[in-house]
This record gives sequence, structure tokens and C-alpha cells, in this order.
Amino acid sequence: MTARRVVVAGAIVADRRLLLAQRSYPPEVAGMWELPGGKAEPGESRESALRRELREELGVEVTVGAALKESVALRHDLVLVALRAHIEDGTPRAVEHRAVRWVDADELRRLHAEGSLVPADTAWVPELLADLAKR
Ligand code: 523
Repeated sequence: MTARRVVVAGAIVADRRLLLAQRSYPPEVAGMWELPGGKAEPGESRESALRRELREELGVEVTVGAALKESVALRHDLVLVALRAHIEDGTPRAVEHRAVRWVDADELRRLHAEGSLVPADTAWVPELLADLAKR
């Protein structure tokens, strides 16, 4: 059996806004918005992988909290999970992305409705809206 690789994404909510990043590749999803993250290396914990990816992609240091409930099978050997994260240091900037932005609940609903979220990430919209309503 092929080992399952994990892609970790960060759900960063602050002041009732969620951080989204706009993909620059591949062409099918370029221009769409996602929770930033990337593949965990073999042997790397999800938490360490997310801290590394957000450092590389956004230039921020984060602490990592609880996972969102939904996970998404991207392929038979690749699963996508989201972990809540909190920025401890730095201001997010688009190092590998086209842009980053903070969205409130209405903007998240609108991006979802117009099909501007990366397809896999739409699984998290209900949980993200719940988080946005309380934090
Ligand atoms: N997703 C996805 N949503 C999401 C992320 C971070 C990733 O659907 N929020 C998918 C996109 C790719 C796969 O997960 O199919 C790997 O994500 P990527 O390309 O951001 O991770 P990297 O940079 O670790 O992978 P390589 O480009 O292959 O190095």
C-alpha cells in the first residue's frame, strides 16, 4: 500500500477575519483562494509542517491549534487537513502566492458562492463561518 501523504493548511482567524491566499499555480486553480499550506515531509508532524509552510509562504511564525473536522481526499495517497493557527510574529505577505487577504464572513460566503475558492477548501466553509462568528 502506498503511504498516505498529508497536505496541511492553516485556518488563521483574527478579529473575525480569516486569512486567505490566492494561488499562482497550477493553471486550473491559479487565481483561486485557499487556506495556505503544503505537503508534510515524510516523518514530519502536521504541526511542524504547517509552521514550516507558513514561514516559507507567508513569512509568519505561528502556533498551531486544533484541526478542523473535515478532511478531504485529494487523491488515494494524499489527504488535505486544516489546522487552526495563530500568528505570533510577522505580517503575512504573498511570497509564493499572488496575494493574501483577510476576509470576513460575508466575503467568505461571496467567494464561495462565486466559485473563487480552491474546490477542496470549500469543505471547510461551514466550520470557518462558525469560527468567524465567535473569534
Ligand atoms: N491544496 C488544496 N488546498 C489547500 C492547499 C494548501 C493545498 O487543495 N488549501 C492541494 C493543492 C495540491 C496539493 O494540495 O494538489 C499540494 O499543495 P501545494 O502545491 O500548495 O503544496 P506544496 O507546495 O507542498 O506542493 P508542491 O507544489 O508539490 O511542492
